[in-house]
Amino acid sequence: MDNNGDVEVITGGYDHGLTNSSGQLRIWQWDGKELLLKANEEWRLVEGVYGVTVTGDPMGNTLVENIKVGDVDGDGVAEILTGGFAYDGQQMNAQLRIWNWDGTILVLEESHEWFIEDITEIKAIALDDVNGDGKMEILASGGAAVYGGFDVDSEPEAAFLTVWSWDGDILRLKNEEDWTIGEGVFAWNVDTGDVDGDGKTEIVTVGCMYINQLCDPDLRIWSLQGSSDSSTSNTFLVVAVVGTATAVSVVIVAYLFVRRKRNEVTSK
Ligand SMILES: [Ca+2]
Ligand SMILES: [Ca+2]
Ligand SMILES: [Ca+2]
Ligand SMILES: [Ca+2]
Repeated sequence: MDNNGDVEVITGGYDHGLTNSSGQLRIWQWDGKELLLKANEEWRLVEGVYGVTVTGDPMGNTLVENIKVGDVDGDGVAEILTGGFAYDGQQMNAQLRIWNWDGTILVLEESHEWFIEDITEIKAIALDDVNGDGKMEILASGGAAVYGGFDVDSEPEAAFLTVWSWDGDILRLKNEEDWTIGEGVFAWNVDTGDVDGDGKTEIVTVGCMYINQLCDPDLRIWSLQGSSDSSTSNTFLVVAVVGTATAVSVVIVAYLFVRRKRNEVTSK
């Protein structure tokens, strides 16, 4: 992180119990004998409250679910990206944060929260140039759900995949896709790679879809086509109100839905 020749260890998660959790980001160094804590940040949006899961159990106040490190603004210095959720007193917001570390001080460059439903959370982050413009994008996957979401006739959980750019000043939502299937779906992980060997980078999401409260895999492969046009980007200020279908040039190039042999079990 600080280009001093020693590799840092970076951890994210939460501190305190779930009814009072704070997001936590820590930077460590290992000197061969012990782990030295170099930096520690803990945060909440609102103190003294916590959000609940679809079943009403404590979910937490603020929590980091994934971390990635990369130079997302191209200035030659790596940023730390954290993704997770933060409760604002009413909704559980997805939270995406961009940090810098100069070897001494952790600096929060950007914190962006948004919600789609009562509960919106980032499960995973990936960093790559997914639109071929030579700049790295920030990808965040996760899902959204309503309180009491396991009740019959309630709105099913929906997965999301978002693609962002960061130029050091403005976080822009470049693309967003939301989907649901079965009785609900969450995108637990996202990563990138040229999986079909055509020289262009694909995005792969994988997660759970539910039928009869069982988790079946939901694997999707995405590609971005012709999205390097900056006129299609949206500033982060309008993220919460921009619909999912606008300005989205994400297409599913392959969609694989694998079902376990659950039917054989449940139909007996
Ligand atoms: Ca270092
Ligand atoms: Ca940078
Ligand atoms: Ca790019
Ligand atoms: Ca490819």
